[in-house]
Amino acid sequence: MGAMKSSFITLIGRPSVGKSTLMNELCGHKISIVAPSPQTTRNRVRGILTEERGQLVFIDTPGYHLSDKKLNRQLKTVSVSSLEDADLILYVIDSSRRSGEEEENLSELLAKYKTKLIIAVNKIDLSDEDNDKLYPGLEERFPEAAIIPVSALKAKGIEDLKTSLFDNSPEGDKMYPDEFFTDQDPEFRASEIIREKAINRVKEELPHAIYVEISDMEEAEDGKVLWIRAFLIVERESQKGIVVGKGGVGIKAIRVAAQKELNGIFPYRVMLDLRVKASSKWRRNDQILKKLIY
Ligand SMILES: Nc1nc2c(ncn2[C@@H]2O[C@H](COP(=O)(O)OP(=O)(O)OP(=O)(O)O)[C@@H](O)[C@H]2O)c(=O)[nH]1
Ligand SMILES: [Mg+2]
Repeated sequence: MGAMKSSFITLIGRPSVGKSTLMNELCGHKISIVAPSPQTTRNRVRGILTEERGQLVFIDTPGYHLSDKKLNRQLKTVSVSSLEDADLILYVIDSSRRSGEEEENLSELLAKYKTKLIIAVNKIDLSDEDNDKLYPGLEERFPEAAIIPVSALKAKGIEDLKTSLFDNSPEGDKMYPDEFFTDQDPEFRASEIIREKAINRVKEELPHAIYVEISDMEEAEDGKVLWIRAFLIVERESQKGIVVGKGGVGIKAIRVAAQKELNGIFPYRVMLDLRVKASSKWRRNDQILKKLIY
């Protein structure tokens, strides 16, 4: 056995390429939330993989998206500012979608970090087209980088990717105890799981218009029960109905799905009290954005 490896690895890529799915698969736990709509991840989310070879600390980031909207600009800042300090950068590409301006722009940015880049070409389960055609010049542009085809969804190529990540990591001691697989606080985790269930339910109508506010988390019945009271916040009064659904079926489905997942995470029986509220134009409100995106 060689010396222990230890590194911080930032995942970066366009929206919806599968960064969060890949981080979860690498860590063997559901850590970061996933949805088919872009802008799912809004913060840096840490996932930790510990094994005999050492410890990899992943930082999942929001999708790299070129847009002038305030929320998008802030999300991009979160992603780009996670590059400098990383030991390695895991650049995730979607093999089922053609390259374009956004990818070009990101590739140019990443050229600066080419010595610490590893490229995962994801969703190989979907594409029958030759990746050379979709991403011409990838190898020429990044001759020093390992390029590894994977499917995060079908767990293909993950071991090869792990090996490459460990091989390229510096030697060092573990930064977290062995049993840690994330460092998110309970409130953030709860709010993310609720948001995931909500956006997956209303992904066509309001994929980006929702945020979650936890108003209270409280133990009851001698520590057996955890009450979580939360608000799903939309941008307009008229959007509340979309979330609530006919006779409340929508909000109930979100509550039941979130409660089930939260029960598997917290060492309590979780009781979730979920309500819907409107807060106009929150995506343009600096104070709210500051609280949500950091
Ligand atoms: N077929 C296929 N789908 C995948 C794969 N990896 C991820 N997906 C799907 O792609 C969608 C987006 O996945 P996410 O993991 O949320 O993508 P992301 O890059 O984190 O997205 P943002 O956080 O919004 O930037 C989801 O519907 C995933 O199920 C894969 O290997 N194959
Ligand atoms: Mg994500």
